[in-house]
Amino acid sequence: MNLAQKLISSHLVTGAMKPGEEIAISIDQTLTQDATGTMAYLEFEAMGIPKVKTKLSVSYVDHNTLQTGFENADDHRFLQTIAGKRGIYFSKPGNGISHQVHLERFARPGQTLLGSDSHTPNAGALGMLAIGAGGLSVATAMAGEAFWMVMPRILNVKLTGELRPGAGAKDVILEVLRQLSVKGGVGSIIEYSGDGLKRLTVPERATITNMGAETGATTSVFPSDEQTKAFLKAQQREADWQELGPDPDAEYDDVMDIALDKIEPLIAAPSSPDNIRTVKDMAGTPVKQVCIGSCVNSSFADIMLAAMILRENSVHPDVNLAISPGSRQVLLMITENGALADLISAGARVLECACGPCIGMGQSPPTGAVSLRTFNRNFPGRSGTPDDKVYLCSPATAAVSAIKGVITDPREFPEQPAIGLPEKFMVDDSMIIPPSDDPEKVTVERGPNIKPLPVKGKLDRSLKASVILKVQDNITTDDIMPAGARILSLRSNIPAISEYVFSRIDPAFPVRAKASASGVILGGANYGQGSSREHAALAPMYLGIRIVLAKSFARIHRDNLINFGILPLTIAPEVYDALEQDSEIEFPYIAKEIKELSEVTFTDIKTGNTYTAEHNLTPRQKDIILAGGLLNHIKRKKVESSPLRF
Ligand code: MIC
Ligand code: SF4
Repeated sequence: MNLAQKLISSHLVTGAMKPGEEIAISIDQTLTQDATGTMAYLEFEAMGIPKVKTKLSVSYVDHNTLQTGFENADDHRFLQTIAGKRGIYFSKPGNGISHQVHLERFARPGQTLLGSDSHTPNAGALGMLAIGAGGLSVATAMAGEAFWMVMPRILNVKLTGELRPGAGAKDVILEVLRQLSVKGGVGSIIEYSGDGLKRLTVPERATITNMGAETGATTSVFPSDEQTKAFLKAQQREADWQELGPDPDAEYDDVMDIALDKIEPLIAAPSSPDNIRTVKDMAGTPVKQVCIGSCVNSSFADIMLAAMILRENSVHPDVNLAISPGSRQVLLMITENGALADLISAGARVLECACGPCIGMGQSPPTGAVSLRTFNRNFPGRSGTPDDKVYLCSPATAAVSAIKGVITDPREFPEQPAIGLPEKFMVDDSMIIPPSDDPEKVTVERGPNIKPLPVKGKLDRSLKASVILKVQDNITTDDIMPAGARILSLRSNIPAISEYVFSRIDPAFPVRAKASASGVILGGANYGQGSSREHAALAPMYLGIRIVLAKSFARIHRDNLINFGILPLTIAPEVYDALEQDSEIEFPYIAKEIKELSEVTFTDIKTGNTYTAEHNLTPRQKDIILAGGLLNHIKRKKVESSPLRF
């Protein structure tokens, strides 16, 4: 077996490990972050389980730490108190980005992790099966239920040789993205192997597994080897180590070879993570902003590398440089060794240990200006500036360019600093609050921003609906449900946040959707790529969207649609072309066809043309759609004597 198969088979509850078949796996650990966590815990609460049934569950606060109004502060209180009551560890705001802190303190080789954030695969760097999912799927895992997914194909990426000076782990994953695009990993787990692994440290591996999410892959994983042991030892967690890797004769569904010594500094140009160029080609482009941080590049080594490049240099007068260390551990260590002073002297602005600019929480770039970021996503407008020009690159490229004021190849910098793993990380878990010993005494605090979860009824036998919006390929969940300071504070309030659905593409969408009794969204290929935010399904559901017709779907978003009772239907390109915004369509036998067939038929009322669309639902997903969503389905299961109290 390969490593992915070993991790799956040791957690397999239902199904056979054949690509394309539905399987269920048991979940050892869960993580949530504040922007998806409030809903996840409201959903968990609705299941009536007193205490989580996982080995470990952690609730992080990292996305919205601005507290520009009471809403955000209320969310933090809710998250801390419900964590205390339900057996969950709580990582306080300021302690760091969920993925960075989880890697440092909790991730364990051989275990499974389900997180309500699409970059959960970051922990795959430690030899664990770490998957991103919607909040409701994570809530269900906390209730002790298995996680369902389609058995992925296993893609083996063989890394050979050694990175040359100036090239880093970020350039490796940008090369993978160049080859796979933002769709190429859909339905796959990427498993890394090869002699190139020997010199790749765990934080470097995490950069690679983190941004594997941008290929659409279910997750990415590295073996647990001597590098893993060294990292865990330096984190004072050597006891968590076990050796894990593929069998010598392991087979894979697909193979890709990457020679590390051929990798040169790369950059993702606006506005997609797969729009890859060489830094050399883009060199000379004037830059107004540089941001170093986000869960993909904010480790101790990443920030140290930037500090060493900036030491005795100055940030260019035209550039604003913002640095967000990934965790308090990183911040403490660069404070102690003086690197923070180097950054400050060079002219860097030091931000909190949080997602910050990556999710549009401040630092929106000026109009028309190039912003160079070490982040993982540059979807249009995500920075908060409409028509932004965000480029994604390594910390080395970012730091050198901040000095020069133009995009600069890091190999032009005279010295190429090499930062290895420190022998010992500074460990201080005082901002991680363990669950209460006396949960009865904990009162869950709910401010006025925390509104109950909306639910919908079961699927009608037939359905008349109108196409509320027609959109292109690669629509992201940032397009559907934007983030940023104003909107993110409404993540616990579905009626209020639903007013912003598609607001960047078509601000009248919510009004039209509400006016029509049943709405359809018409999408292109890879609909719903990017984030795991279930708000991109929940808020449209609240507005009356019943169906999404698209050429194809991104995995997490499709699951979220099903979880909230919105039917994802796949259509052929000709059908996409034939339908328009405002088309009125009728599905005469929708419930029966879902139950009995793999396709549904519908008619365009104006033209009288009839079409088919594939639903490809598994038997379990059929039940969920017919029930009107996962919560209704769980409720029904309870009636049929499931142990869940709901
Ligand atoms: C993102 O990077 O897009 C986010 C914000 O972390 C999301 C989660 C969210 O929308 O809350 C993700 O990646 O899943
Ligand atoms: Fe936070 Fe950005 Fe990472 Fe998402 S991608 S978890 S917003 S740092």
